[in-house]
Amino acid sequence: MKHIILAAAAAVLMLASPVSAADIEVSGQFMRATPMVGGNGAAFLTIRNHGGDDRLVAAEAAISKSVELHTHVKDGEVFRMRKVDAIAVPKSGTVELKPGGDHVMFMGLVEPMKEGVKVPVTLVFERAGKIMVEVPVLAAGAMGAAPMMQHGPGMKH
Ligand SMILES: [Cu+2]
Repeated sequence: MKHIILAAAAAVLMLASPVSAADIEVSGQFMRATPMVGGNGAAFLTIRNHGGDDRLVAAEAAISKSVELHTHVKDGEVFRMRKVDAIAVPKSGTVELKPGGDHVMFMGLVEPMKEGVKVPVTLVFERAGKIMVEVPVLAAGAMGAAPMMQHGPGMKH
């Protein structure tokens, strides 16, 4: 009897809150400063999945007319961006959205993205549900938010 009650309680908890969202860990998120309204912006981040297979299926933000998931594909000698329906986040895996690869694309910015601002972005996972992250806007050519990426003058790469 006790087991049944516990199971029922667990089921209610699962309905009440997106329990599986705890399996998804987002880090190193950043966006590059984009001065132009009407232009496009991109966000990069690392997703660690401590749970089962999942997929990033959408992203939402108020800063642009639409938000798409993009990847880069080689077209002859150049890499072009292409919209994708989802980005796979495999079981116990890590997925890096980085410059030159997968990214979250903000199409038609409604305000300029200024360095130092933090943008709330909601990531929508097929199984884990919605996860909100604050994405800091870095300098226009920034490659990452990690301290090791910020080389001082004279430092060797
Ligand atoms: Cu793109």
